[in-house]
Amino acid sequence: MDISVVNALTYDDFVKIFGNVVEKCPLISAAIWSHRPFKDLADIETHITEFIDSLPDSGKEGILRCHPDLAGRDLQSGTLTHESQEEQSQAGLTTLDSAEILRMYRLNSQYKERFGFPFVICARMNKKADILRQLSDRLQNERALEREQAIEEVKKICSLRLHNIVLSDIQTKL
Ligand code: 2AL
Repeated sequence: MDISVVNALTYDDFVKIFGNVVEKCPLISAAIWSHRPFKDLADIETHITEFIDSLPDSGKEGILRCHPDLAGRDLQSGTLTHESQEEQSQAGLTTLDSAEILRMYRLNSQYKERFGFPFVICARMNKKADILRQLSDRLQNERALEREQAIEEVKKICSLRLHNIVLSDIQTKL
């Protein structure tokens, strides 16, 4: 996909295609639309990163709260977004046994109790054992550090989703 194709998209089509590069946060795509024309994919990513970084802590936590739990209720009930379903599946979270599901559920609950937002990690870059280990480790963090770490994971997820869109045929998404 050429960047000129992206720059030629209508606002509605742009948000339709890029609206979920940050999970359930189409506002971010709507906001960066103001920066068209984009130089390249990296330019889009930079604008998204700058937008996220410019948010107050409450906005960053809002972004985190838009993420589904890993191996949580949405996965069990089939209500994940298409992107999240693929990511959780690649990390091996769709084939957990009942003991692993319970462990994940307990750690996710402790984490949310402590921080007030869900644990977020780039599932595509981690396998289930790493996810469980990092969930357990990051539970020990201070809130401010943890918020920043989680937001860095959101940026990684976003970057991979952007690349996926560019690799795929944009026409099939319209
Ligand atoms: C997710 C998700 O939906 N995809 C991903 O990579 N991580 N969720 C999460 N809570 O970390």
